Amino acid sequence: MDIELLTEAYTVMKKIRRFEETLAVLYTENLIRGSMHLCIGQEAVAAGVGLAMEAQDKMTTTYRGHGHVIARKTPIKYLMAEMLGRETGINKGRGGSMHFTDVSRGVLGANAIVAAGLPHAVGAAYSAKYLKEKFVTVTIFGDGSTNQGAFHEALNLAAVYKLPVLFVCENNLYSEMTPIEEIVPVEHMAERAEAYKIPSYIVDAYNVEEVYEVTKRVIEEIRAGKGPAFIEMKTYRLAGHMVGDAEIYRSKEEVAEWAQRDPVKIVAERLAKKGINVNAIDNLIEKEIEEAVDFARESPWPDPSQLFEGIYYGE
Ligand SMILES: Cc1ncc(C[n+]2csc(CCOP(=O)(O)OP(=O)(O)O)c2C)c(N)n1
Ligand SMILES: [Mg+2]
Repeated sequence: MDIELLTEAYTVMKKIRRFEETLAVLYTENLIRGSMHLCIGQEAVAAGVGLAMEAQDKMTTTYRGHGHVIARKTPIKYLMAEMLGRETGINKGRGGSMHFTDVSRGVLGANAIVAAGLPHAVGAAYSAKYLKEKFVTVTIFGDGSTNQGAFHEALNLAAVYKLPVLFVCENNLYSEMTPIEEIVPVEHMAERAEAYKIPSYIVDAYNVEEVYEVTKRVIEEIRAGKGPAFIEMKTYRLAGHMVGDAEIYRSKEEVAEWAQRDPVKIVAERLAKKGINVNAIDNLIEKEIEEAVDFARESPWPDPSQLFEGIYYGE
């Protein structure tokens, strides 16, 4: 990454960090309802993958997907309004934290159901192949998702049909509150892709440059027609699984050790050493967040008469 791109990666990571730290505060004020899963600590995946994708590419993500959507450049004021359940939200306040969807920017949907985004991505990739379009679909999911049937069905179909889809596994060492090593028989989730003859890569995802470089190369290969690929991002969430998580399943020392490698902090220091005015970037982000909060707070609630708008059913 040249310095310009690294600065961009930092800006994305920091925006995600501050967006979510702000959510945590708003949550305590009862302005956000329901469960909320933060990606604090995992921002380098969002930033690196987001920068490696092209405008026409598509994505599916999970309930831990705020960062992925921010990296796709959805203006945060619409995401903030969505968090607060307002009509001006990206999904008119109907989706909330776990369902950010922005089709205009290729975000086909976040999903509360573990591994549900993988088959959706495979469907999108099938359409690209069928219609001879050049977009690549990226699906991001957690380590725990690799135990779901939908994961295996999606990988199998993608491999057999040679579909232009990139599987990105965020291995943050835990499936909810369970250490992943207790519930899978493999050391690396990438081994599971090998079983389907899908080329797989393991990345230190606390290094945003490595995330970007590997993802960029792999997406180019997929776009050139090589079929699906799988990247395991070794990462760690510094926040709890969800708001209110007592975190009794891991030690404070373990969290502190990962926090020392916090990519947001480390990249900021590197940029500052190279003469980049990091404070100026941070101030702009603060301003954008403040404006987003004001926009969301001042936005109207959805009209109850439109409760069923956008809901479809079959006869
Ligand atoms: C099909 C299904 N089963 C169970 C759950 C409850 N659940 C929510 S998050 C989660 C853990 C998923 O872990 P992982 O895929 O590693 O993602 P992470 O939360 O670590 O990002 C579970 C079991 C769910 N949402 N969907
Ligand atoms: Mg996990």
